[in-house]
Amino acid sequence: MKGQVIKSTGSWYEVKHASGRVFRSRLRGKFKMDGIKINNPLAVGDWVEIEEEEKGDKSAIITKIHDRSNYVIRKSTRKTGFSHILAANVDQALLLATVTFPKTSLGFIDRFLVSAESFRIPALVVFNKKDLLNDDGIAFCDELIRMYQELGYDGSLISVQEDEGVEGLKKLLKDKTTLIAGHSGVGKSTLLNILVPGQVQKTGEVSTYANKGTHTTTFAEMFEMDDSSKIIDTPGIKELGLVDMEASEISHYFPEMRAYLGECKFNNCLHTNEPGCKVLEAFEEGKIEASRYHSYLSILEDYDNRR
Ligand SMILES: Nc1nc2c(ncn2[C@@H]2O[C@H](COP(=O)(O)OP(=O)(O)OP(=O)(O)O)[C@@H](O)[C@H]2O)c(=O)[nH]1
Ligand SMILES: [Mg+2]
Ligand SMILES: [Zn+2]
Repeated sequence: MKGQVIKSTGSWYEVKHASGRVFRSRLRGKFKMDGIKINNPLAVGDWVEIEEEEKGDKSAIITKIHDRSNYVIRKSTRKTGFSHILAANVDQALLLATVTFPKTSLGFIDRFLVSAESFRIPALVVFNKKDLLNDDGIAFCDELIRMYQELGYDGSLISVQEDEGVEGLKKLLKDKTTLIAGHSGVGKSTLLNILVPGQVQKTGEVSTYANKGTHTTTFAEMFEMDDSSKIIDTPGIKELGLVDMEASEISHYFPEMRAYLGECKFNNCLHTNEPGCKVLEAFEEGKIEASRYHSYLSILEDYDNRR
């Protein structure tokens, strides 16, 4: 029987069969992935084959993992050098951000977008908590949304609390599997409670102290907005990972830099201070936004430090 993993707790997986039945399942045998060290062979979103253990007790053995169209990983917090698959077979990744309570930095947003690019998954940036913003704050968000839209990332400014913009967001999620990520406290669970019929997600108060939310979500889980629209909630994760790459490839994940790649004087140009660099030239001419270029430099620097 074929089913999809809708929840993973590490050793147990909830697998949903087309009939709607959910099986508590475990893996038989060892499963490995080529090329990367992985903590978990199976993740939410994976399609698997299962065998019922005993008729009627809703437990099953997973005998096969079907090929993935894509997957999202992050670095393991437990074992260095290892990665953790966050989700598989996703159509798009949505970053829920807030400019206040808590503040999502542009660097964080850009890292998320670079990760999504590296996994070849379309990304959206949605700003929540509009109700907390004054006119300047709203104008600031609108400016960011415009900037990201020009780069190919759709987005909007919403208030889940005031039910503003949520209908429009639903249209972006329709008929897709969307991974939702964002800092703790931005309102992911609050949003899910509105999008998913019958859901009651625990939501946490954002403590005003340091504007840091407390973690109330622990495992990635898939929810159904309707039969064909699925949402994957991720634990209060900090960052997505990146696929393995060379430093010179980072610029490939900045859509606004792509046009200039291959035009620089040196073909191993990292676009930092090399003579004849077309990316730097474009930045100086204002064709590349300063915040984006600085995010690029910061990602490059981290990358260098890790080597
Ligand atoms: N003012 C305002 N508060 C909101 C809005 N949406 C959510 N909140 C509040 O923000 C706090 C955090 O929301 P959660 O939904 O728990 O945040 P989360 O992203 O799920 O956080 P983690 O589970 O820790 O990752 C809660 O107190 C919500 O009531 C909004 O649009 N406006
Ligand atoms: Mg939550
Ligand atoms: Zn260059």
